[in-house]
Amino acid sequence: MTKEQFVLELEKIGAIKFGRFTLKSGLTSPFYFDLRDMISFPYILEGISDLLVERIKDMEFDVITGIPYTALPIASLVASKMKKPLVYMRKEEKAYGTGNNVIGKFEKGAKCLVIDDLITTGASKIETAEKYEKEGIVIEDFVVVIDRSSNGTEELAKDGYKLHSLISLEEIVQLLKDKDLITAEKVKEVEEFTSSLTKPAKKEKYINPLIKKLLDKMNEKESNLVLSLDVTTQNEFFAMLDKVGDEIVMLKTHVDIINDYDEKFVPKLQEYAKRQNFLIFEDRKFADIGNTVRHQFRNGVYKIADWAEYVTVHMVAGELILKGLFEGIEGHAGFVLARMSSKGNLLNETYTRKCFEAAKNNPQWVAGFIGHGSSVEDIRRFKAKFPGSELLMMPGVKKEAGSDAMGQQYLTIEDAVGGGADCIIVGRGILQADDPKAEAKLYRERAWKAFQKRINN
Ligand code: S5P
Repeated sequence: MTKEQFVLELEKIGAIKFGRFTLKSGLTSPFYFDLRDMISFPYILEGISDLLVERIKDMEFDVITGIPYTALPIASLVASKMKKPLVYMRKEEKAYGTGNNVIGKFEKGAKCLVIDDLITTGASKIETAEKYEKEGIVIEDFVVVIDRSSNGTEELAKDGYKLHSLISLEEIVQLLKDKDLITAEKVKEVEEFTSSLTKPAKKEKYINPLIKKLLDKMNEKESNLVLSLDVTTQNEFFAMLDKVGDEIVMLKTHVDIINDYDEKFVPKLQEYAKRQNFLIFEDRKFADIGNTVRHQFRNGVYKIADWAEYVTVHMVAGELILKGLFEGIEGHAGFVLARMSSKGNLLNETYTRKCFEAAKNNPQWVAGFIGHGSSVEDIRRFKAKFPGSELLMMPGVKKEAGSDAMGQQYLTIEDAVGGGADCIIVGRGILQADDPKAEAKLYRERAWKAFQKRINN
């Protein structure tokens, strides 16, 4: 089968569609390729695998993979024809950091060729490569059947990957035009759409005022230290603040663990915040439906919205939780828990990505993400996927890496900040020190130095 025959067969089975389609990126495209059904047409599958074999026969690699679902059956046929081993990644990946996500046999360091049906922006290819790299597989080359991107080659090259494609969008349009299978009007629409992709409109980057407020306070106080004041009496609480309040940019509370909470607590806290110049963040970890969290935030004993500008939010109930919390009240924003520091937590990469999407859709209500990571590199990659200018707030930080008996895992100050944490959240590292005041100063200085080093690099 020639490339031209392949395209005409795709057209016949309805895999090439013209109309109005909303892409993953939110853009409306005048065309759409859906190659999923191809597997039910043996002659097409056979044809495309032969074309792919021809394209890659001189390339060097140890194993082959295809990105599920569409490309996996194609890749298995190609692997079989080339007598190369096939591996593939679970689509429903296990929780973050548990490993063993690749099915099939391979040696650590094996070079893997990745086959996919399409490339649109390249973002998902880079994500795939990172997942394989975490499992000890080296990725350098991607082969796609159809390149419908405007700058996929350049995008992949930025991260050091090479793109090889069989057929370009232009070739398809030209062929369909030659065969009178597409109107001149459609051709024009496709051309307009692709050229609009190459020149993305420059948009002013939106920065949530609560992000700006925290950044300004950090610069003013030369501190990116958030104290997690997890004590259970007001005496301990304010005695600790007397010692360390001047060192911190923000105070994180768990107001519901204070045994003798009364109506004097909040005014006193506000007076400290003003005098010692820190912001207030209640780590309430809201997780319920919108209507319930609205009450939990604004009513009840603690009336959190009256005194905490920042709160933590789980995305497990869906992004409308943000509306429930913040709609109609000014001056508040959430830190979305995109990853947790505790061992065995159930937040996986798919969940994390959903958190990013939620933030992207609601930038007016999100100041940042709570996150953690297994290494500096891992944190860097995690942060690179933030959709906007959200801050990375990182708990599970101590002078030395380690863990506690109840699942908490600690990174060092330098690894946390070096990888991308904008603020470190420290509890017991300071609270349990012999001299909390001196310790808070030390944490502040080290974290601030690491922060300056990172942003000036
Ligand atoms: O993933 C998380 C998210 C949070 S907000 N892991 C965490 O440890 N936290 C909070 O950070 C936790 O509730 C606690 O208040 C603080 C860490 O305290 P430390 O004593 O372990 O430093």
